[in-house]
Amino acid sequence: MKTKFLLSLGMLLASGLSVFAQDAKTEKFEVKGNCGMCENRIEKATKSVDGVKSADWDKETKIIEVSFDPEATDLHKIHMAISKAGHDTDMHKAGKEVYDKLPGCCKYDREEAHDHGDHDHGGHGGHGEHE
Ligand SMILES: [Cu+2]
Repeated sequence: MKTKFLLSLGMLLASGLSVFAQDAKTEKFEVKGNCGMCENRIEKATKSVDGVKSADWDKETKIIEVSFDPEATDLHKIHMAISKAGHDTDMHKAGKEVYDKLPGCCKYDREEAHDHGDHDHGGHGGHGEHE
């Protein structure tokens, strides 16, 4: 009798924990960059956002995998933080000044925005993530 009770209690706890674990959301998207320094910069900027649990950028694929608490932050904030550090994402382009300050090895190829490029809105709309 007692063991049965403990068993069901354990199962209750386990199911509660798995619901809790699903709180974190994982997203992958492209971030422009070149080298290991970029990797540090990108991951640091990403992790500086409140609610981000982990960030892993791959310099070969240029894809970052971010896991975050959707209640504490959203993808938009994460993209903003990365672009502020000087790296283009598919949602936000880095400002020219920050990009220009990057070390030479980090100057990834970007489609040069002629003067005030307002034609780079291709990144928007492709995501169904807005609520
Ligand atoms: Cu770099």
